[in-house]
Amino acid sequence: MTIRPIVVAANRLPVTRTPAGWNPSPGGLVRAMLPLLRASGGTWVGWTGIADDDIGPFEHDGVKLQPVSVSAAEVQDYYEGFANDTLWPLYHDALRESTYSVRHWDAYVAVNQRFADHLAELAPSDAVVWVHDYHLQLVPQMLRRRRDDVLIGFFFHIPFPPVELFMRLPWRTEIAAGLAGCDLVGFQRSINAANFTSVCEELLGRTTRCGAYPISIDVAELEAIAAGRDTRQRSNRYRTRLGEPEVVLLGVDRLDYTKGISQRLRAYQSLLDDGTLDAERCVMVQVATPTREGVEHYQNERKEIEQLVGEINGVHSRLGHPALHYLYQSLALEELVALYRTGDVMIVTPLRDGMNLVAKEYVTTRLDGDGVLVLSEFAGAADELLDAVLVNPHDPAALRTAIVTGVEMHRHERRARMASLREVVRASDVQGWAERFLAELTG
Ligand code: GDG
Repeated sequence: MTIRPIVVAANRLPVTRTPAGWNPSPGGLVRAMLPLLRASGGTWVGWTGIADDDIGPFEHDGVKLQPVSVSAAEVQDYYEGFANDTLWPLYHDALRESTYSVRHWDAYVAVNQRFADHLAELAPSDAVVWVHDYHLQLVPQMLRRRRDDVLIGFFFHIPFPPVELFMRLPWRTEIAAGLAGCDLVGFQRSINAANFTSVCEELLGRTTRCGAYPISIDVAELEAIAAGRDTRQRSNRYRTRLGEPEVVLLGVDRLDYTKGISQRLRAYQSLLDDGTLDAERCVMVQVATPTREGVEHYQNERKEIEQLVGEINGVHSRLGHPALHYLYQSLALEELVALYRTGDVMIVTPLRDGMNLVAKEYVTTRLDGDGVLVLSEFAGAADELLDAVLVNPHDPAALRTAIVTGVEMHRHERRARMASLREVVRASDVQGWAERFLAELTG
């Protein structure tokens, strides 16, 4: 393992401001990285998530944090604009039209330069700088220009598109060159690494070292929450409140058009409409966590989903028994884990997803060894979770079939598949992921 100091750069700092002070943000990435930073005397560089928040460096739980300020205009142009309305749709199979705006690009360059300047000034000599995700693709080259002594690694949490799509980007050469400043670029799937190599060959005439490092979750933490008495009791209460149905179908996603929520709801609707599923016997819960509400594609997606929820419940609910429970809310992790334990068929059907941690969380928390995972082939997790019911979510008939397969699967098959899925996730948790990437970068 590396003994060089580690510096992480990500759009967001690993803490969130609350009235009571700074709290660590949820998520396996934070939990995996903080001990490594603490042990190596490293720093995390990122935005606090609050516009015009101009505060100096501080320490949290033994880790140094360096805030990067982002103005209100930059939140619109760099974050909502270039990151989430240009790059996000383009890198997810162009599922929505990207905007291409010079103003957004200029803000993206300025914020990336600010990150690179902070890194150049604070990285100890011979540090390992690990840059995360699509918000910061120009940072490696900008940092390399100022610091020749540091090792620079980059990890993409989202897919990297095929060259045909990437070529649409008016700033494609600048972005490829930005990433080429790295010593190693990591992706979720090997197809993403192959796409990146084609882009580098096409635009730069040379390649950059890269590979697949599929991310995972904090298995020990999730298993501990799932094993808690509180969680079991909570899960039993949920089942009672849902009316003790025979089958609980479950979806948990950020409300994002990449997650295929409306396609999934339409499949459920058609199964109820033609009587294949009976709302007296099954119920669906869909959690859709609010996200990027300032971006128009998200506002439209929310309207479409809520229209469908109304149609489904209008036709198929009985008094006191909705056919579909829709929560446009962010739940506490304990509530989420209890829901995973309540869901008999977990439906994870993104149209495109870098990895999808919900799929891994679901199987990890199924300590009872039961439950069915229906999983999109278009999620990175499909490379590993081969015993899920794999489905092409672009195909409405296939989606219907996959859901019915999940509902009707016999107990012995459910348990055999779940045992194998749990084994796969247990064998590679998020700590192992970070260690593998850093070992390759420093080795
Ligand atoms: C990006 C890539 C890649 C969701 N709702 C609630 C909640 N969550 C948590 C889940 C899970 C996380 O958020 C979502 O992770 P995903 O992987 O499913 O998706 P993205 O947010 O799109 O993440 C993705 C990931 O980065 C990591 O590299 O896998 O492909 O798109 O952990 O549990 N957590 C709580 N309440 C909620 O309501 N507490």
